[in-house]
This record gives sequence, C-alpha cells and structure tokens, in this order.
Amino acid sequence: MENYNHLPFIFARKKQEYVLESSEINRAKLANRRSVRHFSSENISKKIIENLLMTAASAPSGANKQPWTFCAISNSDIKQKIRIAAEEEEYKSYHGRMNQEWLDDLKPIGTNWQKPFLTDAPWIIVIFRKNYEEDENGKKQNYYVNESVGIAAGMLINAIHNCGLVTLTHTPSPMNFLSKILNRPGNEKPYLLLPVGYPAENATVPDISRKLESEVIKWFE
Ligand code: IYR
Repeated sequence: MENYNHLPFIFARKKQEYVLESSEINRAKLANRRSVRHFSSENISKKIIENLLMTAASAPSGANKQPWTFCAISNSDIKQKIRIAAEEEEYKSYHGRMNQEWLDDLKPIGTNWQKPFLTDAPWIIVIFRKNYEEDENGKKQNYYVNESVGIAAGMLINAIHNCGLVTLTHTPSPMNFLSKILNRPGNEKPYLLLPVGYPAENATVPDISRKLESEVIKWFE
C-alpha cells in the first residue's frame, strides 16, 4: 500500500494575455532591483519582516525538509557585535586573503572591509542552512540543502524588492562568528546575511549593467 496523501490542487487559471502582461510587469519591476549598501536607520515593523521571512520559508526544498532557520536581528548590541566580527574578517580578506584578480573585480563595485550597513540597517537577516536535523531521537538527513536554501534566499530578495525595501547579499568569510553570536546549534551553518530596510537618502549604486538576453539564454525550439 502506497503511503502518500494528495489533495486537489487549487489553481486560479489566468488567460495567456494576462500571463504575458504579468510577466512583463514582473520583468520590468525586477530589472530595477539593485544591491544597496547604504541604509537608512528608519524602523521597519516586525510584521513586515515576518511576512518577508515566511515568504522565503514557502520555498521548495529537497523532500520538503525546509532546511533553514532565519535569524532576524534588530537588537543594536547584537548588530554591533556582528559588525565588529564581520569587519575583522573582511579586513583580513581585503588585506591578503583575496587575490589581485578578485580585488580588481571588486573595484567597480567600490566595496571595502568597512560594513556600516550592519549597524545602520534596522534589521539584519542571517539565513542558516541545516545540513541535517537533530533532536533527542538523533540525526535525520536533509537533501539538496544548498539548492533549497539558495532558492529561499532568492525568494526573500524578490519579496524584499517587491514590497518596496532594499537589501544586499553579504557573505563575510569565514562567517562562523555568526553561529557563535546567534547561539545556533551545530547542525546549522551560516549561509547568507542580508541587511533589510529603506535606502539612505544619499544612497548610490555601482554603475554596472546586466548581460543581454542573447548572452544568458540559449533557445532550443
Ligand atoms: N565579502 C566581501 C567581498 C566581496 C566579494 C564579492 I564576490 C562581492 O560581490 C562583493 C564583496 C565583502 O562583502 O566586501
């Protein structure tokens, strides 16, 4: 006897004209998304962050294991601790750990070891990947953890942009200090850090462009 339970799929079918128009609106809206490094410290309500994180948590995942934990930090002392630890690692990265090609690639972006957004932004989200589950009954495996958490992160970035806020994917490296500061168990590893908020009034973004359709899509019709 197969042991699965399926339910009818609830689906509001739309006509193709509507689908086309929606896809164009979405494309144009997302084309305006930028990674922003200058944040206003204006408060953002906890409910907004909850909505954003639960959107991310609706992502598909290997065997529906949902192998993620989202830490949402507005506490200034914790943000300060994260900034100090991240800047310590970044300083080392920019002064020896990254090779010249990497440093040259970052020149147009204009980044350096200083990370003021870690204390300026009203919220910092740290996504942890759960390599396995562990409770009093022992360990259980998860599947395609990197893919699953990557998809959830992408959905979070989309949700942040769609609701009118900005973010940045920040990966201080190594980022073990986040496990310590946020007191995470051994089965969770830091995956990505995202400050969330409004941009600073004088925010700027690098003058960079995206690849053309012909460069990123190969059609097989
Ligand atoms: N993690 C560093 C360096 C950095 C690396 C890449 I690849 C970027 O696209 C941007 C920055 C930092 O956050 O500054």
